Parts: sequence; structure tokens; C-alpha cells
Amino acid sequence: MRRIKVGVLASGRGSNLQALIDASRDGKIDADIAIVISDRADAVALACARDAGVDARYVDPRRKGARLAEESESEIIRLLDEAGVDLVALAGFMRILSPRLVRHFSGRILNIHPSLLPSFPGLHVQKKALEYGVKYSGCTVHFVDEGVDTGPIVVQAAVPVIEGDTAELLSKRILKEEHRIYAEAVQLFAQGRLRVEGRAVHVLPERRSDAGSDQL
Ligand code: DQB
Ligand code: GRF
Repeated sequence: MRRIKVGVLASGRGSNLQALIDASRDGKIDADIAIVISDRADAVALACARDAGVDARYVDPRRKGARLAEESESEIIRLLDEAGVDLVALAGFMRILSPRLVRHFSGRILNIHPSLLPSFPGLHVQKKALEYGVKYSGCTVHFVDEGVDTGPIVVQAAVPVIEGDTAELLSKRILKEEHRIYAEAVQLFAQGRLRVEGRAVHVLPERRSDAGSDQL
């Protein structure tokens, strides 16, 4: 089975990155993390990458706010292309990607979001879910399109909201599912089993593995 190369963009703690690194090392996904890029030099995610022997790069965002400067995005595109990545995985990356970057990797960027989209797009969504009073929340892996948290949904998992919940407790409960479904989604992509039809992502059945043959 061919292994795909994944480039991860992360701004923070890097627990989803770590889950993908672990899944790769444990043979649970046919994917290698080829490069990790952050817009924050002090991101724990970069340290996680270095500890795992993964190429870890800081790219100066060259501005404050929700988006990167154009040159910074060009640098990210160049690094991902040089690393030869088949898939880009956002893992707590806090900058919105421009249409140019999204088109460059069209259909090859995934994001993990801590709510059941299309409910609660944006930021601080666990707090918003509690305030709204939903009884279930969860997480969503979706393809990244030119909108924010609007792309076709690949995998979701629901978790219950429990009486007396806090944003912190709910976040922890959701995070555990994030780590599981992100690896699952990357594996489906690696196996070539995702077909996007409009908004819907269809998951094709697993092909019978045929050890000893590279064909079919
Ligand atoms: C995100 C990081 C930040 C936000 C959302 C997702 C956010 O709402 N920031 C406040 C500024 C709002 C604004 O200026 O509009 N991380 N790029 C594309 N599409 C996505 C998702 C993330 C990061 C980059 C996407 C993304 O769905 N084009 C996830
Ligand atoms: C996660 O909750 C993820 O869903 C959201 O940002 C957080 C990143 O956490 N997009 P980590 O850096 O992977 O630990």
C-alpha cells in the first residue's frame, strides 16, 4: 500500500498533530507526516514535530489578524510543494486560508472543527454550544473550501452534553473524538475512498487488500 505525504498546519498545542503522528507511527494510517508549519514560532505543535523527527517550520505571518500576508502564504505553498505533500491537514491553525492557497491544493485540504457543523462555525464554539443549550455536540472533519468552516463534511462524531458541563469539560470530551476521527478521515483520504459530490462526501467501500500486488 502506497503511503501518502501529509503537511500539517498548526498554531497551538498540537494534540491533533500528535494524534496523526501516533497513528502514522502505529501503522493505523497509510500516511507520513512530511512537514509541520506554524505561524507561531513558540507553538507546542512545532516542538511535537521536532520530537517526532518531523521537519518543523515557522513561517512569519507578517501581519496580525485572521489572515496571513500574501508572501507568507506563498512561502507555505512553496514549503508544502517542496515536501511533496498529497494532503494538507489543518490542526488548530488560526489563520484563514486565501482562495489562492485553497485552489492550489483544491480537494486536498482537511480541517478538524470542534462542533457538529453546520452548527457553530467560527471560534469558541464549545462555549457557544453550551450557551445555546444543545444536548449533543461533537466534532467535524471537513474539506476546506474558500469559506470558513463551510466545506464538505467527511466524518463527524457526536458527544453528549452532560448536566453541569463546562466549556473545558465538553472540550476535553470532544477532543478525544477529534483525535479518533481525524486519523479516520486521513486514512479514508489515503485509501482514495472519498468522493465529493456537491456538498456531500461519499465514502467508497474498502477495496479487498491484495498483499503482494501493487495493481488495482
Ligand atoms: C479557523 C481559524 C480562525 C477562524 C475560523 C477557523 C475564525 O473565525 N477567525 C476569526 C476571524 C474571522 C474572519 O476574518 O472571517 N481555523 N481557511 C479556509 N476555510 C476554512 C478553517 C480554519 C482555518 C483556515 C478554514 C481556513 O474552513 N479557507 C480553521
Ligand atoms: C481543536 O479543538 C480543533 O478542533 C480546533 O482547534 C483545536 C486544536 O487543538 N480546530 P490541538 O492544537 O490539535 O490540540
